[in-house]
Amino acid sequence: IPARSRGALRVSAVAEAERTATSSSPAPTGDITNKLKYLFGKEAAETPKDAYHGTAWSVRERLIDSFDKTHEHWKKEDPKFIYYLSAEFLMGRSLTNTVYNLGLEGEYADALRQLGYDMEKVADAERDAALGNGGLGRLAACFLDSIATLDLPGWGYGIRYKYGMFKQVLKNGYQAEQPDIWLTSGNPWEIRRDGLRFEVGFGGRVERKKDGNKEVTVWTPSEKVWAQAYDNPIPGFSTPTTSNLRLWDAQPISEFDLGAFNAGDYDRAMLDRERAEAISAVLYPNDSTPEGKELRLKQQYFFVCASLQDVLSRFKATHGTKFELLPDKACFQLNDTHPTIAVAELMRLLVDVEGLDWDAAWTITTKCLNYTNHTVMPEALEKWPVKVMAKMLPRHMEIIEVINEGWTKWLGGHLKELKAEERAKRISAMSIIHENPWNKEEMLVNMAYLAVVGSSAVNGVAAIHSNIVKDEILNDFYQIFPSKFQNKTNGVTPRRWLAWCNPELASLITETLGSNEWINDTEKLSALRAHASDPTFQKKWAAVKHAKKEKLAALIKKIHGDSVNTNALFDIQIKRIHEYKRQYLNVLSIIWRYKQLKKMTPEQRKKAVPRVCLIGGKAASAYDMAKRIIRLVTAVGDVINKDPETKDLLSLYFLPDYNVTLAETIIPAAELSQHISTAGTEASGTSNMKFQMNGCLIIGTWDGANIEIAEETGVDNVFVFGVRADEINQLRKERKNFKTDPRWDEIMKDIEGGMFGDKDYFKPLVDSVNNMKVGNDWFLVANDFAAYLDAQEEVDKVYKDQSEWLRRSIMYTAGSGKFSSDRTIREYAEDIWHVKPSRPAA
Ligand code: AZC
Repeated sequence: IPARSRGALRVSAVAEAERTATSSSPAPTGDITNKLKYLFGKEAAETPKDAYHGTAWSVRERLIDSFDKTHEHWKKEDPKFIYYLSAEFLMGRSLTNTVYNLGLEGEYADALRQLGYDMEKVADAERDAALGNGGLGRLAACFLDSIATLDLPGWGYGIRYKYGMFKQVLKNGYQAEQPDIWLTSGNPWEIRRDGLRFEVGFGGRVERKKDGNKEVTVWTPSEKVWAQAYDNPIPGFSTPTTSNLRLWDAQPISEFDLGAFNAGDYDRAMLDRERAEAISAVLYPNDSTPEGKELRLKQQYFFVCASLQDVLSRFKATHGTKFELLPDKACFQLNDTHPTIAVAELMRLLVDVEGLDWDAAWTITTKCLNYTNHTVMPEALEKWPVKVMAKMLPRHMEIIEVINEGWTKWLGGHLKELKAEERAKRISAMSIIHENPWNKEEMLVNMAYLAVVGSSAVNGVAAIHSNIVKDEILNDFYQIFPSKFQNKTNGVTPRRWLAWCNPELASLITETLGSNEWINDTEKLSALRAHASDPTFQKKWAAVKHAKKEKLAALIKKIHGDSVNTNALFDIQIKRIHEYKRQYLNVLSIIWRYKQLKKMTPEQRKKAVPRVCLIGGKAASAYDMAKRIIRLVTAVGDVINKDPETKDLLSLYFLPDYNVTLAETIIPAAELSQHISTAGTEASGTSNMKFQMNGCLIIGTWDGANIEIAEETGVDNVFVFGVRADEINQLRKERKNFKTDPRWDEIMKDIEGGMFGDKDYFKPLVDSVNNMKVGNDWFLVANDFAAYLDAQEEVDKVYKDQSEWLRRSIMYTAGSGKFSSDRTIREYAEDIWHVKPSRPAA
C-alpha cells in the first residue's frame, strides 16, 4: 500500500511532527546506505535482504533512543515493575511492527522508495524470532506490546535460544523438522549488554556453616555458567514508552581450556563452552507434552535465577537491603509452571544470600509472585522427579521440602475440623511433593502446586478455563484459598493483528469511524455495528477481504504451484497439531464433502458453495499421532486437489511451517476459521480473537474464549456445535457404546481401505477413534461428528447469502473490542500486579 493511504493509520500529524522535530536521527535514506556501507561492507542495497539490513540497523537506533529515555524516566520515578517470566516469547518479525509503533512508517517507506524498494518486500526479508511453540509464547509477545503501549513499567524475561521453533518441511507429505538457525546474519533487534551477566550454578553440595552465632547454608555448585543479558526493546504504540524483553544467553565461565589444548586434547578444550551453550541452545519443541528432560529443568532454572538476581541487584542499588519494600517495587508473573522454580530461588536469594529469616522471606516471596495456568492437559502440568531436582538443584530441593513441610502443617491446622483420616487424605493430595501415581518408587515435585502455594494470585486464561481450574484441576486449593483464584481472559494486540497486518481493513475502519483511536481503544470498534447492514459499506468490506484472499492465493501458488479459486469460501484451521484441537474432525468433514460433490450432477454442483480449505500447524517432533494427522491432511489434499471434476469446488492444502509471519497473511484472508477442540480442553485459544478482529466467521465448540467471542459477537452469528464441557466425563464413560453415524462408518472404511493411500500408516489413527479396544476416542471426535457436519451445512447456507455473511463478518470485528490484550493487561495491572502507568516525556 502506498505511504499516503497508510497515513490514515497515523496517530496524528501533530504527534508525528513532534517526534520528527525532537529526533536527532539522520535522514533515513542516507542512514540506510551508511549502515550498509559500515556494517556490511556494501556500497548499495543490491537485494531486498540488503535493504532490510540497512533499514533495520537504522531503525534500531531510533528504537534505542526511546528505549533509553524510557529507562531514564523509570529509574528516576522508581515505580513498581511487573516482570513477566516466560520460557517462551514468540515475537515474529520486528521491522514493520517497530516502524509502525514508532510512527516512522512514512519516513522509512519514502526512504526505501528512493532506494528503489517497497517496504513490504523489504520486511519480507526478515526471519521470525520464533522463541516459542504456540499460544503461550505468542500471548507473552502480545502482552509485551500492551505493557509498553499502556506505559506500564514492565519487562519480559526469558531465554535467548540459539535455535528457536523448528522449521517444518513436508517430505512426501510427512512432517520433517529442520533446525531454526535464526541468528546467522546478526540480530538488529537486540543489544548485548556487555558486562551484565550473572553466575548460575547447578549440582554440587549444600553445607551448614557458622557465621558468628548464626547458622548459614552454603551451596557450592559443581557447575557454573554465565547468564549474559541481551535486551530486546519493545516499542509501545502512540507513546514514547519503549520497554524491554531481556533474554539470557548461557556462556562458559572459563572461555577456553588452554592447558588441555596445549596437551593436544582439542575436544576437552572446548568442552566447557559446549556444555554451557547447550543450556540456551534449543527451544523444546513441545506444546503441551513436556519431555522429562533434565536440560529443560536446567533451562528453567537458568533464566529464573539470572532474572531474579538482576531484579534484586537493581532493587538493592536503590533501596539497599530494605527487602520488605520489594513487594511494592516488583512483582513477577509466572507464565505457566515453567518458571515456577522462582518460588524456591527467591527464597534462596533472600535467606541464604541476603540473610533474611525464613518467615520474612516467605512473606515477601508470596507477595511478589503470581501464576497463570494455560492448560488443562494433565501431561503438561509439570512434575519433576525429586531425584532429578535434588541432583541438579540440591539447595532448591531442600527449600521446597521446607516449604512443603510448612504448607502441609499449616493445612493440617486449617483442616482441623475434618476427621483424622479425611484430613490425612486431603493433606497427601495437596502435598507439593508426592508419589508418582504410575511408579510408587518415585517421588515428584508438583510445580503447579508449588506455584499456587508460593503465589498471591492464580489465574486461568478464559472464563470457562478459570472455572475448570477452580472446580477441577486445582479444586482442593481453591477450597482453601478461594480469593487467590481469578480469571483473566486472554487478548491479542490489535496493532500487529489488525492494524499492521491488515492495513486495508484498518484504513476502512478508520475512515468509517472518523479516527484511528480504535487502535488503542478497541471498544470503539463497536460503532461498526451501525454499518453492518449497509450495502455500500458491505461492498467496501468485501473488496478488502477479496484483496487479502488474492494475496493468500498467491502464496498458495508459490508454495504448492496451484491456483485456487478466490471466489471460494476460504476455510482455515491454523494452530499446533494436537488430538484435542481435532484437525482430524476437520479432515473427516472435508472427506465427506468431497464424497458428496462426487455424487452430484453438474447441475447440483453449480449450487454447491466452493471451498478452499487450509490447514497449518506443527506437530511436536515426538508426537506420533499428530504427525499422522498431518499426513492424512496432505494425503486427502493429494486426492481431491487433483480431481478435475471437483477441484474448483473443493481443495485442501497443508501450509507448511506455520508461524507468526504466515499467520499475518492468512488471518486477514480468512472467511471461516475453525476452533473445534473438545469442549473443556482448549484453555482459551487466541487465534480465534485474531480471526474475529479481521472479520472472519467462526465455527467452533463451546470452549475456551470461543464462548466469550460468541457472547460479544452475538451467539447467532457464530456456528456453534457439539457437546458441552459438563457432558464430557459422562460421554467418555459411554463412548464404547456410542452408536456412530453411518457417514462416519463409511469414511472410516474409506481411510482403512486405502482411498487416500498409506493405509497402514493411517491404521493407528483410525483405531484411535474407532476401535475401542485400541484407542478410546478420548477427544470424542465421533460424538461431535454429526453436529459438526450440520454446522458446516449451515455455513454453506449462510455463505450463499453474501449480504448476511458480510453483515456477520462486520459484526465480528465490531464485537472484538474485548479481546485486545490492552484490556487483559489492564486487568492484570489492576487486579494482580498493582502497577501504574508511568510515561516518559516525548
Ligand atoms: C496455550 C493454550 O493451549 C491456549 O488455549 C491458550 O490460548 C494459550 O496457551 C495462551 O493462554 N498453552 C500453551 O501454549 N502451552 C501450554 C504448555 O499450556
